[in-house]
Parts: sequence; structure tokens; C-alpha cells
Amino acid sequence: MAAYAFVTLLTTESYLPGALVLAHSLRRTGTQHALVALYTPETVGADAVAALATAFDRTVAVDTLRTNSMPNLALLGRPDLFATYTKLHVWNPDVVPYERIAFLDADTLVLRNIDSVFGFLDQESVVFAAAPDVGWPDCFNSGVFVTKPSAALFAELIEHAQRPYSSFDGGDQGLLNTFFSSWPGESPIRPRTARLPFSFNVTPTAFYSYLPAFQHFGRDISVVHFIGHSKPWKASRMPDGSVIGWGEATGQFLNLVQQWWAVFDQFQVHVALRQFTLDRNWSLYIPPVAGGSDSRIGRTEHRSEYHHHGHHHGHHSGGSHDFGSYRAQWDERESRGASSRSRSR
Ligand code: UPG
Repeated sequence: MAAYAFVTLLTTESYLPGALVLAHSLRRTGTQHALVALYTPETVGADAVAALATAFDRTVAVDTLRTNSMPNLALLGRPDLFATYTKLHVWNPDVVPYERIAFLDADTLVLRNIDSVFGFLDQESVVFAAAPDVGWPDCFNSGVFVTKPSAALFAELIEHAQRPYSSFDGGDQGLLNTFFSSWPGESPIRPRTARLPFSFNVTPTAFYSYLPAFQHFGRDISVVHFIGHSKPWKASRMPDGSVIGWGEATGQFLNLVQQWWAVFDQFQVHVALRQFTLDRNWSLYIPPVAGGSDSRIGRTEHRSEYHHHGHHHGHHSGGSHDFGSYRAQWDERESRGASSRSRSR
């Protein structure tokens, strides 16, 4: 098999739940490609690396690469993203020795097999492909992309990153968009870049603005990307596992957050997180009650999901929020829509 890999990045332990769920979500799609996690040892400790190793094939230590455009990060409202230039290491073939890699931010969730994403690099001249950003669709979002690691490209990118204000948002997205400024695919004969379908990098925070499209294309979503401050692992849940009160999220969006937790529960990710207390004390985490969701949904009381004796339960609920039920919901809504359409005729 060709040497392809899926790669993510951890620059802080606070994104560890995201990275672990991402790896499990990829693996359950049946991909045979390697799963690689890059991490920065100055901020990610040995316990976190051991946790990563429970889900990834390889963990690779890399140096932190810091932005030189802090004011632009402040404009974005995300000074916490000062280290996302570290992502540039994916172009270094010494770090990531693969012909092609698919990079996925740690706040992404894979819903179906995405091995086909490597095919967007089949044309020899194409070295990079990404999907549009919902905030400014003439830019690409840098949370999901495919590329061909190359020493020459890596050197060019590092040089570009050192120029003052080469990133208009202070993060890697603003930097990569000025580097691959002709995205998507300037020359029809020898394009250097290509456009990935939006379904490979769906950012549901913006769906309120185009709900009909979400209804129409939602079942084709391959990758969900939880951009912004609110991350699924910070969401509160009912004892049955249903997510409550998550930012401005409603309806379909909440359903996607629920899918993230379905993977978390299915692979008992809380076990790998036991010793971490960032965001929440994972050693006190209790998985949702198996099979209890139907009888519990609709209760108004909110019980804590935490157990106060400090040990976790080994069981998990894979049943009520699994992958199949997500697809089934789409199918059910589709058929409901079809029957109401036919009734109205
Ligand atoms: N990351 C950490 N710890 C942090 C911050 C970031 O490990 O404290 C890693 C992680 O892989 C994360 C990625 O860097 O997924 C990007 O950060 P994130 O908070 O997910 O950024 P987004 O909210 O998704 O914002 C956008 C783009 C993202 C880009 C960022 C900066 O979607 O791809 O890196 O803007 O340009």
C-alpha cells in the first residue's frame, strides 16, 4: 500500500480528548493508513503521550513554532492559538515520512471513510488541497487538508512564516492562505492546489445561516470540525449521555456534538484520560447509563455526570448514540420529508 498517513497535532493537553476521539473515529471507518500524532514535549507531558499511544500508531515530538503576528491573533479573538504554526512540521519529511498526508485538527470528527481524500493529490503538480472556510469562502480552512511532505516546500513555508505579518490571522490558516494564495487551482494545466468538497471539513457553527443546505447535504458529511472556543469535550451532558446547553448550538448541530460523544463512549476514551483534570476531572467521569436513554430523555432535572468516589465504571453505552443511529436519523427524516411532500401534492 502507498505510504499515506492521517496526522494531527497536540500543542496542549487540553485538546487530548479531541485527538483521541479523532483517532478512534478514523479507525472505526476501517482505514488501513497510519495514524500519527505530532506533539510539543514542552507542553505535552509523558502521560499525555502515553494516552495518545493508545489510539495512534505513532507519536512524534516536534518543536513549538510560534506566530510572529500576535496582533492578528488578537483580531481573531484567539490569542490561545499562538502555537499553531507548529502545524508546518507536517511538511517536513524527516518528521512525517509519508508520500501523502491528510492533516486533521484535533477538534475534528470523522463520520465515514475518507481514504479517497488522498486522491485529490493524484495530479502530479497538485501539492495541497483544502475545503473552503465558512467565514470567508475564498479562503480555505486549514483544519483539514491533504499535502505531499517535501523538504523544499517545508523550507519555503518556514521562510514565509518568518516574514513579518505573513499570516493575516496570526495563525496557520492566515499563513497558509497567503502561501497557497492561488487556491483553489490557479492554472488549469498545472495547478498546484485543489479544492476539497465542503463535506470533508464541515464547520457546523455556521449552519444556522444555511439550514436548508445542511438538511440537503447533511447525510454526506465526512468530517465535522468544531471550530471556535466551544469544543465538544467541554459540553455538559445528562446522565443518559445527551448533550445540553452547548453554546448557541441547537438541533442538527447538537446532534453532531452528540456524535462526538458517541465515539468517546464507544471507545471508552475516559479510561485513557483518567489522570487528566483539565476542563474536567476525567477520573470522576461516569459513562452514560447503558440503554437508559429513552426512559431518561425528557427529564428536567440535571444530575451531575461525575461520580464522587473517584473511580470510573468500565461499562459504556454504545447503543443509543452510535454511528448507525445517526445515519438512521437522516434516513428517517428524509423519508418523513418525502412522505409529507407527496401528501402535499
Ligand atoms: N491546538 C492544540 N492546543 C491548543 C490550540 C490548538 O493542540 O490550545 C491544535 C489542535 O490540533 C487544534 C489546532 O491546533 O485542533 C487548531 O486550533 P483550534 O482551536 O482547533 O482552531 P480553530 O478554532 O479550528 O480555528 C481556525 C482553523 C484552524 C487554524 C486556526 C488558526 O480552523 O485550523 O489552526 O484557525 O489559524
